[in-house]
Amino acid sequence: MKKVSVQNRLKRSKPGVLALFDPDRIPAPHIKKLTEFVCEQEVAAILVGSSLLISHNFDGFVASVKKSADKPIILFPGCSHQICSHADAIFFLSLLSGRNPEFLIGEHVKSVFLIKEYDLEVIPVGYILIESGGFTAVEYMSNTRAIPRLKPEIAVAHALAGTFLGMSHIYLEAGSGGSRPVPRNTVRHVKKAIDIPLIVGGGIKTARDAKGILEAGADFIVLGSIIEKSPNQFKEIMRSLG
Ligand code: 1GP
Repeated sequence: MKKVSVQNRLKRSKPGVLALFDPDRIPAPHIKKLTEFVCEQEVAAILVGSSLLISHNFDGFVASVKKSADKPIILFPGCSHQICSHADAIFFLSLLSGRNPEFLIGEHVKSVFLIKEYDLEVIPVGYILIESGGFTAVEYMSNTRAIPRLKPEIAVAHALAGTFLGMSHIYLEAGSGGSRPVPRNTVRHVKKAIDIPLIVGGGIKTARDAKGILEAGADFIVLGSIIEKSPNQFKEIMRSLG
């Protein structure tokens, strides 16, 4: 039987939730239980990655997640070192909101041979940082600035540029643990302008945030920190989305 691509599986689970696992924040003995838990909550896929990876066992981490998951595992790499063979696909992220060539094309060039060798499905994602009210790790590590929070038209211009460049998804990012999620108004404007799936993440901690962002037009929301900090709250968010 022909394997269904991760992109097609994602299409079928729209609108949905992507769980983000940061290998530095999940101790090895918890991986199995946490993976089974998020899969039971019917997430669309599990993303794995970090802006700055401290753990030396990225491969082992992804392999353990894969072993316990019945959902696709997608790499969400902070740089070209976060690539391994145990995932199903990779978000090939171009940091469109920045003007740092390393994150627009440099890290990509370094990673292509490994991606081919591991036969990972490549999902080209236009990655756009939106100011969240604080200075985030992703801004610092990428040496780029986020788009001003109250300028949705600038976000729209970047998202459209991403679609013109042939990206298959646009990701609006407020930064992991961001104090405020991407404004709904920005989500609404961007969604209206593009005809590819829209992912929104960073700082989503309540059912109200999650529902509001999905209602504004996001096809997927990303939940990371809340899963580690409060599995019950995560469960409550998933329940509220029905
Ligand atoms: C970060 O969008 C993700 O890249 C998730 O952010 O950890 O704040 O949920 P949180």
